[in-house]
Amino acid sequence: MFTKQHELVRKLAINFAETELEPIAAEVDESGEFPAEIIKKMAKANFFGIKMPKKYGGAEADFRSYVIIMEEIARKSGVASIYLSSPNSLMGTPFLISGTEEQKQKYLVPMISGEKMFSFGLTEPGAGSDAGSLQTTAIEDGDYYILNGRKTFITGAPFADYVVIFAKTDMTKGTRGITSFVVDTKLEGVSMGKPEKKMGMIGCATSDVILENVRVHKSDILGNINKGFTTAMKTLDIGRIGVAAQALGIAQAAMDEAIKYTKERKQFGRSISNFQGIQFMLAEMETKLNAARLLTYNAAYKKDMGKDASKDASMAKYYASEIAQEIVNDSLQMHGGYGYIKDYTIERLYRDVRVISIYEGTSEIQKMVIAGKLLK
Ligand code: COS
Repeated sequence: MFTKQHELVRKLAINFAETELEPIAAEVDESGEFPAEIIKKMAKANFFGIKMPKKYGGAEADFRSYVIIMEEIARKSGVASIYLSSPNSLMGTPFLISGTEEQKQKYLVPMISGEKMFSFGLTEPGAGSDAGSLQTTAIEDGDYYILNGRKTFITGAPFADYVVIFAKTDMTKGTRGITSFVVDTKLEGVSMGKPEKKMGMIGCATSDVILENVRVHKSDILGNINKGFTTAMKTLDIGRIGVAAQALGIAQAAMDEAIKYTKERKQFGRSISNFQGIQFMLAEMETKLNAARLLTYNAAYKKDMGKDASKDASMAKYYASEIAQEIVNDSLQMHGGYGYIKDYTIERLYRDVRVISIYEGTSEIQKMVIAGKLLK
């Protein structure tokens, strides 16, 4: 499944994560500020265009490379992996699959170079798992559409230059009446809610996006009218493989911490790693992590082979995010009271991992997708 090239990619990602991210991870969690210079370095390393075509500035690498890089970046900084995944999946994919050549040049190029930041505006206060029930409207008015509505939990919105907004262009048609638009956040009528105070993944602000009579030119319709929901679903298919890789990275970090701590920590006259109770926990954690890894790599491999990987992506995201929580929880348990204080990395991992079984589709939604594929 992997070539020497993939191993080289892993080495480069590990090197970047250890030198640039490990030293700042705790500080970013504490301050909520992600250094702009690290974003620039990530862009320079072409991390924002791993899978993107070379003609837009990307590296045109495969899904396996993307998964490997996500995994190694998340291992040192969960929040850094959000910056990395955004252009490669939720932000970039709608342009890649539905954009015109002109839109790709105009938007993908500055996205990949890190010059402009983008967000993905699907979720609304009343439309989370039931994404198709969104209420934001887009009404035709000459050469423009007038957008009204409110998007919520939008990753990166407070600093986004553009947001891809999914809006109803036909209220009578359900998911077949949704269109996607590129909305410049400088347009009149666009405002952002206050950044949410999140439990984890601190350092990448999330907020509402409020649209009040925003005039969007027809040249900024992304894809065909009333076909936006399919764009969103195809985008999420891809995003979910990246999220699974993020779970692998955080789970691996929890394993790293567990091994280091249990070897060092002495109780009853010896390292606690000598106790079979701890050894069996470690063995179970490692086995689950490797099962999740194979599911995720397999989903990426199927994508690379040009196969439909929708079910595989959901299986990988569902399983990896669930077992990552178990692994982080068990690692924290091994740390005892030390795991409950912020001086220890495992405390941050415990908060960071929690969102992974929620965003880009909850575990329950993944099960719906998996079962839906089985029973169709
Ligand atoms: N790829 C392409 N098209 C897809 C698709 C996919 N993976 N999944 C669904 N579609 C298409 C269907 O083929 C259908 O098209 P037609 O109307 O032309 O037949 C359309 O989309 C509607 O599909 P469906 O009837 O399955 O939609 P539902 O309203 O039942 O919703 C779920 C499906 C629940 C899977 C969807 O709403 C979902 O993914 N929800 C979670 C949203 C999410 O992940 N939010 C996180 C936001 S980003 S952090």
